Amino acid sequence: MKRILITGALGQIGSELTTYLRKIYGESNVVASSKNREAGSKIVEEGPFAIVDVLDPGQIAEAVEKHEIDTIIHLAAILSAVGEANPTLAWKVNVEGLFHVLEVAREKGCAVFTPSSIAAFGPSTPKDQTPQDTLQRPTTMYGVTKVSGELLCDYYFKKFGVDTRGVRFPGLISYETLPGGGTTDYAVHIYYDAIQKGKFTCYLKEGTAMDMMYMPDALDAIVQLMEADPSRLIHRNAFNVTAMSFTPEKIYGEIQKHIPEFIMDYDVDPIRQSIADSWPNSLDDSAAREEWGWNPKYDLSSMTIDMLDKLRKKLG
Ligand code: NAD
Ligand code: AKB
Repeated sequence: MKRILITGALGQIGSELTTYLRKIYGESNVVASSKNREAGSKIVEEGPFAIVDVLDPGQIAEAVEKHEIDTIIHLAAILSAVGEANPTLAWKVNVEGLFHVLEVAREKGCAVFTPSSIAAFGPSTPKDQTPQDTLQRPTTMYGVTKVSGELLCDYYFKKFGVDTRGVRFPGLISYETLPGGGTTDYAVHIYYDAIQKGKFTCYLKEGTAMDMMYMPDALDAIVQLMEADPSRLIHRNAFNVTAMSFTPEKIYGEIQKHIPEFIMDYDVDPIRQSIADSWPNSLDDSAAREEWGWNPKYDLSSMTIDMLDKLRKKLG
């Protein structure tokens, strides 16, 4: 049985992944960690928890040793919009933090899973059906850190044999924990506002297409790739994965099918618009499908039905 440490476990992905992995691998085998202990958090209370600031390699090593960890799922990061506001912090957390994790993994013999992002592409990348292997010249600090991370993970596998694996996630949509300051966040907030206010103001303009995925598919992707037969993996790190691609008006239209009185208008944020404009419209994820059987379950229509149902129950 794997013994897993999750960094950044109280964020959008970690807060759901921790519970999901504890069901698969056993509660005591999945150690959640974060740089602070958030009182009242379900994750902190329901199983093992460690304080790990990824900028402190000693804290990572101590948690790995104490809990006899063999797999690190590294989620601690700064996302795109926050990263553009604070590029120094983004570089430190995303690149230095990952470097510390990889060094501990090399010393202690751990496998590492860490997500890259559609942000690893830039304006010179082919925009439609973006290939697995293509030009990567991102223009955001977040994107620069994601390409650096992909390369670092490849290096640690080739040079030191560390079992590194990862996917390029698109925007993730979920109802458990709000996203942490990215460009795709509007696609989560729109559901909350549709239910709570009946009105949503979108910070991206009409026609801005980006790839997206519902959280249950993202959790499956992580486990599937972690469990994949290594002999089948040609692209160990940074597999393109996607489930759908849509524009603000398309998701709005889908929600309106269930809430006809819902209204959306636009107030474009130039920073997040320029980030979104630099990212692909849609990804080609055939390498993930061929090498480890990637096959998402949710499309825009089934995700919208489930999101509205779950959020109505959550928000009362
Ligand atoms: P998030 O912002 O919700 O969570 C990240 C967590 O890391 C936060 O809880 C934050 O407090 C923590 N953190 C920040 N600095 C830290 C430090 N020094 N030490 C320890 N923890 C620290 O992010 P997320 O959405 O859960 O993303 C997880 C990973 O997936 C990131 O690498 C992100 O780039 C990637 N990703 C996410 C998405 C998405 O849409 N959510 C899409 C593509 C890729
Ligand atoms: C962001 O918008 O920053 C993230 C991502 C796609 O990496 N959701």
